[in-house]
Amino acid sequence: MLKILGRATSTNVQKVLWFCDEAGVAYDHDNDIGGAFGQNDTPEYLAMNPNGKVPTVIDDHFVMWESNSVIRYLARKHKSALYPSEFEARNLVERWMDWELSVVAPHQGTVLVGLVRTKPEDRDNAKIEASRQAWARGMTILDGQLGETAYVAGDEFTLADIPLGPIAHRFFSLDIERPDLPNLRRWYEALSTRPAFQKWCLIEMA
Ligand SMILES: N[C@@H](CCC(=O)N[C@@H](CS)C(=O)NCC(=O)O)C(=O)O
Repeated sequence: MLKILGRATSTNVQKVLWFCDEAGVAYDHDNDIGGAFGQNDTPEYLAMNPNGKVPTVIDDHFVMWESNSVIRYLARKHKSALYPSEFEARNLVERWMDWELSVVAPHQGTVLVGLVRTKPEDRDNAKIEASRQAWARGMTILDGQLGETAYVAGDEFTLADIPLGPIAHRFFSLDIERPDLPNLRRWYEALSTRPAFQKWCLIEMA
């Protein structure tokens, strides 16, 4: 059976768990790896994933890391309709997944670590504020897209929504200044009706 290694408080682990539940893929989940649990710096773990990050996902003999790449693999393997095969539709899905990792994930990470995992006296407030602004600019771009389409890559829920959903949850849950983004809010509320998103992503940040 598929093995998913990594604490469920990580948005990158959440993506894999959420996708598997949406697509009906069975898995074993070892939550006690990463963050306060540690275990991701052992020689055994680093032999599987030299980054020492979560998630690591094992499909029989095949070891994977990079969460977006993992969910694309699983979607193809299980012939999920969430990953369209038509060229242009697939490009839109992949574009937003790449955009999530390259444009918004690093900034949301800086804000989360700064505000949730760092004592007030140890915070680099200028760095947190610069990332908050960059993150808000990214979410404003996404709000523009969601003013055109119901979901991120079109009018249907697809794989493109999965990496961005947990990031939107943090954006709306952290005590930060935010621009008014009604399309983003409407989409986030639509995601919040999905049981697998509720289970894995609408959780307290840690
Ligand atoms: N691009 C990687 C990023 C993985 C990553 O940075 N994971 C973080 C958690 S979100 C991590 O492992 N942090 C160290 C830890 O949890 O101990 C992916 O998408 O899988």
